[in-house]
Amino acid sequence: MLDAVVVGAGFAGLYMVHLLRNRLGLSVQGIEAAQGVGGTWYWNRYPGARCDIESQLYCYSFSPELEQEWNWSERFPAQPEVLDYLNHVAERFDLMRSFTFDTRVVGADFDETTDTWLVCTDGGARIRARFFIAATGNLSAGRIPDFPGRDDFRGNTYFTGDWPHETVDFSGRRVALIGTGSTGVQLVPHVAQQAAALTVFQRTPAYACPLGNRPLDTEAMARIKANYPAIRQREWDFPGGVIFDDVRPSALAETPEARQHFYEQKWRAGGMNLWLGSYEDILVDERANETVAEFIRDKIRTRVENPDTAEKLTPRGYPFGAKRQTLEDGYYDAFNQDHVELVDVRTTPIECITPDSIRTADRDYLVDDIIFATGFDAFTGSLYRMNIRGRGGRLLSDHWAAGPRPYLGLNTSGFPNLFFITGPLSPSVLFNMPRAIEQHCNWVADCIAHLLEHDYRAIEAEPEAEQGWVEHVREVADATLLPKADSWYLGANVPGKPRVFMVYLGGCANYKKICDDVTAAGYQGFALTPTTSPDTAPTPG
Ligand code: NA7
Repeated sequence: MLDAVVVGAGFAGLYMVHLLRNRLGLSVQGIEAAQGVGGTWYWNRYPGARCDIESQLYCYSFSPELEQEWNWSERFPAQPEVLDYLNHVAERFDLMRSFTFDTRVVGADFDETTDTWLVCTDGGARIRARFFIAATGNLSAGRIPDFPGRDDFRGNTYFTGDWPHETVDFSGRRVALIGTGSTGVQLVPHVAQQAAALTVFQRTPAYACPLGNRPLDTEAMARIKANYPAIRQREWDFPGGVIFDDVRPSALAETPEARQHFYEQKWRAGGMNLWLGSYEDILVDERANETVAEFIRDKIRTRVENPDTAEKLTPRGYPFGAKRQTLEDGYYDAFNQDHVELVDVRTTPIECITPDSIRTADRDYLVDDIIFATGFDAFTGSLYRMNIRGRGGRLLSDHWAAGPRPYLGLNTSGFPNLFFITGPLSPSVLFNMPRAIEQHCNWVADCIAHLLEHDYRAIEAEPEAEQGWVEHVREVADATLLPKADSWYLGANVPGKPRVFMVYLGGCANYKKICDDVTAAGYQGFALTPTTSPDTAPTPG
């Protein structure tokens, strides 16, 4: 029997295996569906795929040596560079040998007689382990909507979250692209450059802001390296762990002129500056939000030459930032080219896909290729497809039928010794992911070390603590504008999914403190089962 099974070889799985095997000396088996490490960065290799958090933030902080030896080449790293980085990390910490690749977990059952997990893979392996850790990522279960006739299409189809490894050449082809979230917005200029015709099918226009990418030269990288300790400290001063200069409290407290000037400055600064680094009240006050929303709408009108297209691209009816901020580099300019067309599927919905076209309410668009940039079954999709069963054989998806409910996002009642890394109801995607991952993995490793040291065989969230956390997450979210858009944060992009805000918005430092306080109070809200008396009921932590 193993100490732990870790599923996933992205940022989370790699670091989790490193901690458990290299630091705690435990026996660990990593399982990964892809043929290599990388997680999100393995699968999302579409042209233009790029991280939109600054490279010096979007990396591990646990090893000062790693920080010093790795050089980032751009402010925002492109997918191949992030993947290289993760391969480097895997080799540097000798992690590859702990993983089985090209293998999916198809079942995980908690055995109440032994307090162990039996993990089954599509390769037929059955692995028994004390701890089962889902480092499966928040955006790894891809979702292509069930358009009628989709399978009848005779041309090529692509899903951005499972992009081919070989180069795809769109030269001379008529391409359809469905979806204008972060992915579609990144992809459009690249496909437009090659394709003979590009038709973009948009459901909700994005509030896309300039990315502001630039190369990092040797001097810039040297400055970053010299400052890493200060950068790491400062990250915790910002709710999302991303550093900004000059964040102001209220858009409404300033004159329209001062506000316009400030927005302009933030627009030019690029990245998430307008979203998370301008005025604090734009994400809690609708009137404040409208000031920045209108600023962005103006920018779109200036960038896009055709007034009809500009109007279609202009977002309305939901607050700026309530959906994940999209960052662009040439997106709006692409629509100034004659061979790029925009179809608003809210006014002319896609009715079906025929063997050679996409049919909307008013016409057929003849195409050779279709790209689906239609997003993910976020947070829970990757967990549910593992068929996790806890006490009494209860499926995780049944326990969470009304929405996910893990205590602190880390563990859920009835599923002892199962940990989620950046699971639902934790800060996850609204906290710089590598830092969110490190914080969770550190907490889980400390917890496992504590259980082993003090002879506990199981840990499990108490139902009351779980319920309290569900309510707290909801209250915090409801005090903001974020639940006011149909976003994947809420599960709104998946028909039938319960509408629950799945991200904890209390800020990363607060959240870390809550987790640390729980630990300091002897794992308050968790029940711990002593090893010595197997028949003893769990004791409150
Ligand atoms: P997103 O942000 O979920 O975007 C998916 C896009 O696909 C979005 O524009 C959707 O419109 C659109 N979509 C989804 N279903 C349909 C249907 N049925 N018809 C038309 N259009 C549809 O996923 P991304 O991959 O772009 O980004 C995911 C995250 O990766 C991103 O936020 C970053 O964190 C990195 P909708 O907005 O739902 O109306």
